Amino acid sequence: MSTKNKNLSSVGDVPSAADMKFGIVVAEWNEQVTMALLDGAIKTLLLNGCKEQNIIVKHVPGTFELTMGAQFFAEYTDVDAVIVLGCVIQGETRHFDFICQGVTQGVTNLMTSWNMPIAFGVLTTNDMQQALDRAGGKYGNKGDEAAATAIKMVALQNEMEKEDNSSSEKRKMDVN
Ligand code: DLZ
Repeated sequence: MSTKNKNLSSVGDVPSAADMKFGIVVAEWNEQVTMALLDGAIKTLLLNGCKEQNIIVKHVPGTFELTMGAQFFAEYTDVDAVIVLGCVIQGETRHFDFICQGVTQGVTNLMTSWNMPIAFGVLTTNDMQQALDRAGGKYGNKGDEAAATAIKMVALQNEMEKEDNSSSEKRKMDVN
């Protein structure tokens, strides 16, 4: 899987975010990159109709803390979805692997246990140039992609909640 054949800012058709509320958690590590991701995410939310007052931004020290930041949003706010933004750059030690594994697993567990979409706007690159290329550079902006994903997932959840047939006789019979 590579972003080289895909511009991260080409997000296709995105539903209206006019009635949606989002939390964004941004890592302070590699700030030059993560602030560019934040600019992209906010721009995409606004472009698709989200109201400025319905975007709440919080900062955490590093990508490893993104899961906890998202958990705070789930626990203490009424947002429809969270967008986590971070940038992990490969160093000489195995720290990279542990941070990437921790945040990926953490966010996946969190969204399924809270039934709340969390968009994964985390760059995991070999060097700073690869990160800049994906934070508003030649491959677009991962923040745009994450914001569009968050909107699409909230729209899907709203749609499926409206159609909710989970308590129908058929489902009960299938499950049992
Ligand atoms: C410690 C660390 C290192 C080495 N590299 C990064 C990085 O490339 N990107 C990032 O977001 N955070 C890094 N961190 C910090 C960890 O995410 C975390 O904040 C600390 O280990 C403290 O829990």
